[in-house]
Amino acid sequence: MKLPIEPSTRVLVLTGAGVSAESGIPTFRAAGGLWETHPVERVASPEGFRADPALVWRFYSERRAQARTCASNPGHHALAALEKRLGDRFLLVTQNVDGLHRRAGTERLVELHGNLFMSRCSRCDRPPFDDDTVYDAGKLPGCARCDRAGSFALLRPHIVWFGEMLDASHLARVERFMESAVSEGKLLFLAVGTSGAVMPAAALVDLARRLGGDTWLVNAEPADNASRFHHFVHGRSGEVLPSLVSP
Ligand code: BV8
Repeated sequence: MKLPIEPSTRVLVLTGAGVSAESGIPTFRAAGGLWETHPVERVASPEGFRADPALVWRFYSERRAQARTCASNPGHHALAALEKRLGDRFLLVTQNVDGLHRRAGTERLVELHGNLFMSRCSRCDRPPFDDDTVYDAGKLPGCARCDRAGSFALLRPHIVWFGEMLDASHLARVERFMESAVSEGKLLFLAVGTSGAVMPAAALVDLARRLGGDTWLVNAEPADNASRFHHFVHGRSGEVLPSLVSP
């Protein structure tokens, strides 16, 4: 089976942990997934960070150490090849924070939930910066700029935690792409490897349908929001994507 991509088709792809799972990165909600051993409210929320920043830094340092050993997989490469073929008729919005799409060569990319390999100051307005440091357990990294100004402020992972707003410019870029797609041609919305459990990413399919787009879901199991898609392709992303998106 192939996606129906015509010369006027614009493709918006939404990826979730099921794409990275093919690279060996644990998903969130599967049995034995990340949230099973690390309750989300304790390690992926501002409250959790305030209550126990050392636990949160240990959680993200563990994920940095793990993600660094993983390579992109055929699913990532298939999407990077689709971008090469479509150019500005392609946009990939990911919920994943592991940086594997970028490593696979994807450039037209929106990292909706942040990036594991970036940190920022929890207080000053220093821009987020590349940081792949795996901090020792109990180590609490401080902001160098605040330190120079004579006060200690914790660094935090550049991740969107639960209860935090997403970067409005990211959502605006995705909506602009969808709206221009329908005004200039046809929109095809493809979601891959996501349970559809997290808002506002999970609502993108509804916007795509409201705009008249054709919506596809590729997932290893029926996801929470599978019924909201016109087409459901049951399978593993690394196996399905290469043929699904091929010319
Ligand atoms: C916000 C960073 C304003 C952390 C993440 C409306 C209704 C209800 C709730 C809300 C709402 N609006 C806001 C909320 C609250 C909340 C939310 O959605 N809660 C849900 C859980 C009820 N949303 C927020 O807080 C967002 N902020 O909206 O601000 C606001 C705030 C409060 C109240 C109102 C408004 C911020 C959300 C961002 C949270 N941060 N990540 C980190 O990564 O450490 S989300 C986290 O979940 C990850 O980013 C992850 O990507 C994301 C989604 O999970 P999935 O990627 O889908 O992964 P999952 O494991 O769930 O599923 C994997 C799927 O793959 C499965 O279906 C599986 O079958 C499949 N699969 C597995 N292997 C394969 C495969 N498929 C194919 N091939 C395979 N090999």
